[in-house]
Amino acid sequence: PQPIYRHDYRQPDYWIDKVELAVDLHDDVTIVRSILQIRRNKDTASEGQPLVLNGEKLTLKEIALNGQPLPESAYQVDREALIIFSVPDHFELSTVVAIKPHENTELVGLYQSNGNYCTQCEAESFRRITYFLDRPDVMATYSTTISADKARYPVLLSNGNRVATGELENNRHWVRWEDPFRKPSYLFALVAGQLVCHHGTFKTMSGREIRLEIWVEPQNIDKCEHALLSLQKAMQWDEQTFGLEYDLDVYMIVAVNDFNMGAMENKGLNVFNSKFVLCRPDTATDDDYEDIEAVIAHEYFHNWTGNRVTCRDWFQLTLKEGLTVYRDQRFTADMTDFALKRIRDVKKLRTLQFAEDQGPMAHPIRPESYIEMNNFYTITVYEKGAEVVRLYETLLGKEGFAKGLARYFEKHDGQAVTCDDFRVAMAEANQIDLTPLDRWYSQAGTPVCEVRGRYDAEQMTYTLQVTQSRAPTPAVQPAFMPCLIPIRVSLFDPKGQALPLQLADENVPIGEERLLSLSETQQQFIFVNIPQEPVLSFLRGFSAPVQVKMQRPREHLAFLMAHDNDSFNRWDAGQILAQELLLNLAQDWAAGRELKLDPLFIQSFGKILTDSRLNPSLKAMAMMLPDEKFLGQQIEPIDVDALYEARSFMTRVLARTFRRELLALYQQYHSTSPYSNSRSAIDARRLKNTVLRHFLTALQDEEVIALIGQQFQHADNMTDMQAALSCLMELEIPEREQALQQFYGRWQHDPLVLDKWFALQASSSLPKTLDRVLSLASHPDFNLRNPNRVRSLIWTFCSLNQVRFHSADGRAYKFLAELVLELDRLNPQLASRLVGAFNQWRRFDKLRRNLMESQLNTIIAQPNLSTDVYEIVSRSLN
Ligand code: B3K
Ligand code: ZN
Repeated sequence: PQPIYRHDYRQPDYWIDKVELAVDLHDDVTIVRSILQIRRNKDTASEGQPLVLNGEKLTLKEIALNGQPLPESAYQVDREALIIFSVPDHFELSTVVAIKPHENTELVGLYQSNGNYCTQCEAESFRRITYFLDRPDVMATYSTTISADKARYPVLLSNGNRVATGELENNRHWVRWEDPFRKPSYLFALVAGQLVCHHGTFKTMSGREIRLEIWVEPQNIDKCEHALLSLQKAMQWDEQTFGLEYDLDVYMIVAVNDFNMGAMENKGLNVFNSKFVLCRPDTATDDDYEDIEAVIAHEYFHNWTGNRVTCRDWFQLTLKEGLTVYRDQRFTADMTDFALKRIRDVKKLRTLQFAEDQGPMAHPIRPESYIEMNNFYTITVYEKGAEVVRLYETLLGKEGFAKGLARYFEKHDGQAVTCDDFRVAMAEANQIDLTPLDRWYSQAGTPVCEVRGRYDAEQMTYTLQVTQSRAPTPAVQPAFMPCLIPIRVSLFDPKGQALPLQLADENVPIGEERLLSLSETQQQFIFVNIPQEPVLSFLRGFSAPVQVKMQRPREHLAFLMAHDNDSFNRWDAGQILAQELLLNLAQDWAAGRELKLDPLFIQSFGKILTDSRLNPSLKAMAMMLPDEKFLGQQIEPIDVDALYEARSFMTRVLARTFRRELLALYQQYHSTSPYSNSRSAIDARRLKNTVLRHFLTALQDEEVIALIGQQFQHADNMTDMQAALSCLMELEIPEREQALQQFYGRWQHDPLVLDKWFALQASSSLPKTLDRVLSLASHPDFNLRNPNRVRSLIWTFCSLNQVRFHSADGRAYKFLAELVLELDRLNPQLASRLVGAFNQWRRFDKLRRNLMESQLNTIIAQPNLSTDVYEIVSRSLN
C-alpha cells in the first residue's frame, strides 16, 4: 500500500453541486440510484479530462450521462474507481448500483445493526454507497429518498428536513429528505428501522423552535432523558459562549449498538454508539453520564466546527477535531468543575498521547502522510490538537479567542479550509502575529522543558533558566525546531503566599502569576525584589502540552501539595512526588531491597485525606496514585512486575496507616438516602468509591469485605454497584464469583451493562486474569462483530491491564495476535485499533520484546492483511 502525502494536495478536476439519491432497501440487495450535477473545475482540469469517481464494493447496474446510457467503451470500473473517459463541462451523471449492507461487517458505509440500517461515511466510506468524488472539499446539497418495507422499517431518516412521504406497492413506503446546506459526503447519513423517539424542543436565541429527537430501539426508550438534557445544555452553551445558533429545524440522534467509534456528527442526523446515549441510574455510572453529556456536546459543536466550516483534506482533521474537543472540554468544565476537568484531560494526554509521541505512530497533529486515514483519528490529532487550540486561548485570552473564532466563521462559513486558515483568522481578529504557532502543527513529538531556578539572596533575584528540546521518538523526525511555549508561573514564599512578580526590565510588579513565552531553545527570566528563596509553581494549569524536567527537593513538592493556589499544580505536585517514590520503590523491588515509604509522603497524603475544604471529587483525584501505564513510560525498560509491586506496596502502606481515617471518609460519604445525580451526590460517590476501591480493598480484612458486600447488595445505582464489583475483582474470595453470577443474571439482556461485566473481569490484577479472559473470549455473549464487546474484553485487558497482559510467558501476546488476524477479516478498523496494544513493544525487556516482535512478524506475514493493520504493524516494526 502506498502512502498519500499532504504536500500532494490539489483541487479536484470536477465539482459536484447537487446530489439526488434514491435508496431502495431490500433484504437481499440495496439499490442506490444517484443523479449528480457535475461541472469541470476550470482551475485544474483541461477540457475533456477524464472523470474519476471513487467507489468500492459497488456493483454498477446502470450509467447515463445527460440522460443517455453510456456504452461500455466510454468508461472503466475497477476495485476503487469509476473512470469516464470524456465528459462535457457541465453534465448530469446518473448511476444505479447494488450493495449488500447485510454482509457488511466492517461497519462503514451502509450496514445493519440489530436489524436496523445505518451509515458511517467518515472518512472515506460514502464511496461504498455510491460513486462519488468522496473528499471533503467537494461540497454539495443532498436530496435523499429512502424506500423500504413499512412494517420492518417504519422509520426512515436522512440529513436535513423531511419534505415528502408516500406509500408504495408490496407494503413499502418512502420518505424524502432535503438538506439545504452544502456538505461534504462524509457527513451524509441514512437510518432505517424500528425505532422510537424521545423528543424535546429548544428555542434558539433568535426565537426559532427546534425539534430534538433521540431515536432508539423500543426497549431503550426510558434511557434517553439525560441525552436530551445534554443536547439542550450544549445548544444553550454554544449560543452563550460563542454566539453560535443551530441552523436546521430538527436535530436527530440515533443510538446503534454496533459502532466503530463514539459517535458521528452527520448534518442534522448524528449516529451514536448507544454507549454515549443510553443511561439510567441503575445501568450507567456517573462517569458514563458525564461521557454522554460530553459526546453529545462534542457532536453538536461540530455543526459549526466541522460541518458549516469543514476540512479541505484529511490532513487537516485536527482543524475540526482539535477545535471541537477544545470546545467540549470547556463545556464540561462549565457544567462540572474546571480543575477536575483539566486534571482528567491532562492525565489522559500524558498517559496516552505522550506515549503515542514516543512510539512508532508519532505524528504531528497535522500528519504529513497516511496509508489509511482511519488510523489517524488519534489521541494526537484530537487531544493534543485541543491543547494546541488552547494555546490560542492562553495567548489571546478568552475574549480574544472568541473574537478570532467569530472571524473564522465570518471568513469561511460554507467552505472547506485548512489549519492555516484558522490560525490566520485568529491572528487577524487580534492583530497579532501567530506564525510562531505553526511548528505545533508541523512537528511530531513532545517538547521537553528543562527548568532550573536559582535564588540570589544578595541581589534578591530569582532566575529561571528554561530550555526546550524534544523527547526522543523512535520514528525518524526532522531536527526539532523550538516552539512557542506559553508558561504560567508563580512563586511562593515559605508561608504559602504568592509573591508579586516583577521581571528585570519592569518598574513594578505585575500580578502574582505571569505568562512567560518560551520561544528559543534556551531562555532566562529574572524576577527581582524577591525577599527570600521562593518555591516555584511552573506550567500552571498545564499551560502547554510539554514534559517538564526539574530537579527539586521533595519538600518543595510537599509544600506545593499543601499551598499552591492553582488546583491543577497542587494535584500535579502530589503526582510528581508519588511518581518519584514509586519509581524508586520499583527499583528497590527489582533489586530485592526492602521497601520503605518516605514519611514525608505519608504525611502529605494524610493532609489531603483530612483537608475538609477540598471538594470530594478533587480529593479523590489527589489521592489516586499514578497508574502503572503512566509510570511505565518514565522508565526503560518497562518493568511491569516491579511497577505493580511498588504501587501495591504504596497502596497497602497508606491503607494501613490511615485505615481509621479512610473508613471514616467512607462512612461519611456513603449515602443512605436514595440516588440523586446532583453534583454533591456525584462527588460523594467518587470519593467514597475511590477510598473503597483503591485503598481499603488492599487491606483484604473482614470489615472491608463486609462493606464491599453490603455496597454490592444494596446499591441503588450502577456507580456504586460497579465500584463494589470492581473491588471484588481484586479479591480471591467466594463472594467474587457469586457477585459476578448475580450481576450476569440480572443484566445479561442489557448489552451495555454486560460490557461492564466483561470489562471488570478483564481489568482484575489477579494472576488468573489471563485465563479468565481466554475463557471469556469463548463465552456465548462474546461477539467479535460488536465493537463495544470487543473493546470491553480485549482492549481493557490488552491495553489497560499492564501487569497481566505483559505476563512473561507471552500467552497474552499470542492471544491478541490471533484475535487481531481473525478480526481483521471482519472489521479492519477495529483490528487496527487493537493491534496498537503492541505499539510500545520496544520499550520492554528483551524477553517480552522478542515475544511481541515475533507476534508482529506473524501478523505482517499474513496475506490479505488490511491496509489498516498493515500500516500500524509495519510502522511498529520499522
Ligand atoms: N468525526 C467522528 C469520527 C470519525 C472517525 C472515522 N474513522 C466523530 C467525532 O470525532 O466527533
Ligand atoms: Zn469530533
